[in-house]
Order: sequence, then structure tokens, then C-alpha cells
Amino acid sequence: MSELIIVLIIVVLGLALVGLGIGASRRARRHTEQVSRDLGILEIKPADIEPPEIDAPVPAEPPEPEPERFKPRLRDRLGKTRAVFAGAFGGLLGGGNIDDDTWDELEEALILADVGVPTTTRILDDVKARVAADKITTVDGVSGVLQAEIASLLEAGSRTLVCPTGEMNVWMFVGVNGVGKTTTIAKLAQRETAQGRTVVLAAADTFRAAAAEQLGTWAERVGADLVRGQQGADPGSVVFDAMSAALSRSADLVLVDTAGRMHTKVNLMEELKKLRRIVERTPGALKEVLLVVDASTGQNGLAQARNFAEAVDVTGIVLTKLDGTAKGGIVLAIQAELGIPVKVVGVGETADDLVMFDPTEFVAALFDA
Ligand SMILES: Nc1nc2c(ncn2[C@@H]2O[C@H](COP(=O)(O)OP(=O)(O)O)[C@@H](O)[C@H]2O)c(=O)[nH]1
Ligand SMILES: [Mg+2]
Repeated sequence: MSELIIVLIIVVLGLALVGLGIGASRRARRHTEQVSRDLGILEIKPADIEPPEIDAPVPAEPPEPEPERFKPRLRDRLGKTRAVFAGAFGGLLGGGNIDDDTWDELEEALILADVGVPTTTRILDDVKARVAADKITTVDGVSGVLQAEIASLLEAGSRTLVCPTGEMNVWMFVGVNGVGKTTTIAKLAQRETAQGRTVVLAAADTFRAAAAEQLGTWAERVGADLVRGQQGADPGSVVFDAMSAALSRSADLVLVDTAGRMHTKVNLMEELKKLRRIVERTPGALKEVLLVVDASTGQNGLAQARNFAEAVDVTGIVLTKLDGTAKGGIVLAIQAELGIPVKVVGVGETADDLVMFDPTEFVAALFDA
């Protein structure tokens, strides 16, 4: 009997506990819902959750081929100049027929790109004549004639850097301070040593203390020999020593770095002529006198080029810093006004940032969308 009472008590207590538990959980749920509402949290029921979208597996792409060394593309580095041309032609090439605005906009684009007034006038006069002769009426037609005109302007002159095997070759680099002579020498030294040539660098810029050190660092990096003198030493003696060293080592190529500044311009030009004569003591060795011009100086660079070209017989132009400027049109001005071919283009600060100038590639880079 007492067992029955105990069982009954347990059952009653159990039911009471269950009742309490259900009440508490209801209260807790109501509380949670209230808090959620207060906080603006939406209750998400399982039915609301959309199954995540799973993309079909993407087949692995083949790895990008390594960019070929020594060959940055002119097109990729000409960004700012391309933008000037694209700005002008983009508007024009919407199509339509030629009107006065067409010629004004073309003129503006060429001047903005630092083609310079004389060369711009010459180019546009020729284009207008062709357009009239061929009875061209559309802007697209003008663009074609303009491209052909620029390409033919750039065609004149040989662009190879002369360096026959089996003999000693000397390339001299001239130009004002800071244009990129030493950097260009480093780039070309790397290119030539990579082709199996033995290269001697002559640090004939003895005017600046750091100049020989800078060239020395590059020489080590690209695997060339360096001949240098003390600061303030006679640059002529450095060139003389470099020639002797190259002869005794049967080197293929001597690259002569020169100072870009002297006490006066006359001094500088006389110094350069003297260096040239020292090189010419070895008959036939002097193959190139390369004038280095900073493209970002635009028409100023052209004026410098004229001075140097008058003093030393320049065989080609190295146009540097074409990567950071919208003034790439200076290539046309130099070629048209000085008649000296642009042979090499600098498109950055590392030893690989060198492009051998190719007019077809240049025109394509300017006009291709
Ligand atoms: N962006 C750019 N910088 C260049 C180029 N060539 C040279 N430079 C930089 O121009 C500065 C002067 O170069 P440097 O070779 O010492 O000129 P140098 O006085 O004529 O020998 C350095 O900071 C170079 O890194 C180029 O093609 N592109
Ligand atoms: Mg230098």
C-alpha cells in the first residue's frame, strides 16, 4: 500500500517537473523572440535557407606562359602616350565624315603628344593632300592615311646597333645629366652579354663622384668588366685604358659612359670630341655614338639633341622614360627634324626595360585600341 503511495508521489512530482520545464522553455522562447524583434533579427526557419549555389568545378587554366625576358612590349609601356592618341581618335573614330573639327582634333592630339609644331604641320599637310587626292571622306579613312604617314616618316635610317663579330666595337653614349645614359648602358650590356659577347664598360663620367660606382654596380650585376679612374680624373685616360683592356682581353664591345655636365657647354662638347678621337685611334672601332634623350622632357629634349648632334656625329638616338610620359610623339619630332633614327627605347628602370625601336610596332601601339 505504502509502495503505491510512493509511486503516486513520484508520478505527480514527475508531471509537475515536466509542466514546469515546458513553461520555462515557452517563456525562454517568447523572450528570445522578443529580443530578436527588438534587435530586428529575422528568425530564419530551416525552410527559408536556400541551399548554397555550388558552381560547377572550373577546369584548371593552363599556367600563363612566363613573359619572355628582355622583351617588354612597347604597347604595354606606352600607356600615357597611347591615352593621348586614343582620346583624340576615340572621339573621331566614332565614324562619320571629315569636317574642320577632324583636323583641329588631330592637330591638338599631335601637339599634346609633343610631336611639335613643325612636324605636326608637315604630317597633317601630307595627310590632307593624300585625303584630297584619294577622295577620302570618312574619318576612318583619315586614320589609315595618318598611320601610313607616320610609319613612312619613321622608316628612314637604319636601326641596327652595329657590332660585327670578330672585331672590337665601341659604342659611345652622350647626353645631358639624368637622361638615363648609365642605365641604358647597363641594359645594353646585359643584352649583349646574354648574347655571348664580352663587354667592357668605360666609366668616363669622372665628373660626378657616384657615377663610376653606379656603373660598377651594374657591371657586376650584368657580368661585364669595368674600367674606371679616380673622381676628377681625365675621362680621356679612362677611355684609353678601357680600349687597351678590351684589346688585351679580345673583348667584343666597349660601352663608353660619359659625363652630361661640365663647367660650360663648350667644355662638355670639346671633351666629347676628345673622347671620340681617342676611340678613333683604333681604326674602325667606333661603331655608334648614341645620344640619350629623356622623352619626358619633350621639346626641350629635342633642343638638347640638336646641340649634341652638331658637336659629335650622332649615329642614333636612345629615347628613355617613354614609360612614364604622354610625350611619346617626340619620336616623330626627332626623326623628322634631326633626321637621326631612334634605335633604342627605355621603358623602365630595370635592366630588362629596353626595347629595340620598331616603327611598325610603335604605330600599331599608338593606334590599336
Ligand atoms: N622610368 C624610367 N626611368 C629611367 C629610364 N632610364 C633611366 N631612368 C632613371 O633615370 C634616372 C637617371 O638615370 P641615369 O642612368 O643615372 O642617367 P645619366 O645621368 O644620364 O647617367 C635614374 O633614376 C634611372 O633609374 C627609363 O627608361 N624609364
Ligand atoms: Mg650617368
